[in-house]
Amino acid sequence: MSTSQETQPHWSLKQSFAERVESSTHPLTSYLFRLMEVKQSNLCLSADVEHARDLLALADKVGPSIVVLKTHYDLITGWDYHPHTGTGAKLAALARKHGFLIFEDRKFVDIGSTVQKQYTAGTARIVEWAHITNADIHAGEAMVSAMAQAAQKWRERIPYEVKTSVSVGTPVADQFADEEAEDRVEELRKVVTRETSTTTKDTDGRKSSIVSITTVTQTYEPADSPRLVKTISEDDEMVFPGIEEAPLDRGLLILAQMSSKGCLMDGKYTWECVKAARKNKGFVMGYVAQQNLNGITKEALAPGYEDGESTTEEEAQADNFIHMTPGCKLPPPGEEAPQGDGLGQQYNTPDNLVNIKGTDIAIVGRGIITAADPPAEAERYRRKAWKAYQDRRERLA
Ligand code: BMP
Repeated sequence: MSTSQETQPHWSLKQSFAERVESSTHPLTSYLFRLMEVKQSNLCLSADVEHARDLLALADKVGPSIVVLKTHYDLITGWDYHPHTGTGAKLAALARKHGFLIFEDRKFVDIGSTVQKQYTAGTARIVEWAHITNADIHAGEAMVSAMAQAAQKWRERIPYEVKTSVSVGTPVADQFADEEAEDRVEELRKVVTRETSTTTKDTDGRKSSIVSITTVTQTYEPADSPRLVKTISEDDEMVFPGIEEAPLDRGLLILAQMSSKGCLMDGKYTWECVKAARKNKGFVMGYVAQQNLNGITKEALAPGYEDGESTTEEEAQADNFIHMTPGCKLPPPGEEAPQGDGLGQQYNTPDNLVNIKGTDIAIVGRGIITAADPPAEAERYRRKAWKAYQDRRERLA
């Protein structure tokens, strides 16, 4: 696919990540660019391991080399959904300790109302632990604004933490701020009631029917640090020293192109992704794509496509989206190109993706995970991807 950038590279391809901080339109993108400079890393680990304990161990070991950790929570056995002590909360603690962002590769695609709930509610409550998620926008641009709305609504609630206290008395329903809080309190009430029942049985030795006299009250108190979950254990309080903690803003990557063979996402679809990104800059950080799309035109992506509306040259010039690219692997020793996985995955080297195709962050999964020494291999990928970024700047200077 030819791009307008082949003749005239977009300014964002020439600038350093540090220089791109200023013109970022999303606080999390600015933060990520700064983090990349601090850690000299443009590497994302795709942590597709079997069990939650493997995920946490891997994140802890590879954390120093990466700036983003990508998850598929739904392929992990033993994922603990507890909002404060579960896998998401533990990952968030590791992200603070090592300085990386969490990207849940959920590829949302549905009507706006459904994606809002899938993103913020249900068992996984993705918005609570994942700084970044992504969307396949085949359902239309409206789902992007719906997700932005849901993230904003969630964000507005954060300055106040829910403190739960338990005392003796009779519970009164209107003490609860909302339905969701009530559900959580109901859960807690059951636990406390069970404990009361056990105690009563133990002391009088009879089978008894217990009338609960437990009251659970909730108050909202201002949170004094930018995080959701305060404490899991002492070890979880460690914070990466090179930069402040990540902002609480949430960001979206639009899935504009895929690495898989025979992918049906054509130029028209990718062009619609570019338009959706330009329309939703407050929430969209960038793309999951196989090439750089900043400044790209309709003619370059979908010549002759009559979409009825277009973006302006000015809007295209202002693009400063971040590009993350999966399908990345180094060739085995003695070979020039990496082989596919036999299941449709196609691989490119970090140099081809970051230097030649102009993407920013290389996403690597099995290339690291299946290595004999994953932390050492992650370091090798970090060095290669960073060199590819430096080579790009030198080439286009
Ligand atoms: P691996 O490096 O092991 O092939 O893993 C690639 C990861 O990136 C997988 O989690 C996959 O779901 C994801 N991915 C991809 O491979 N290609 C895409 O176009 C988009 C993806 O999210």
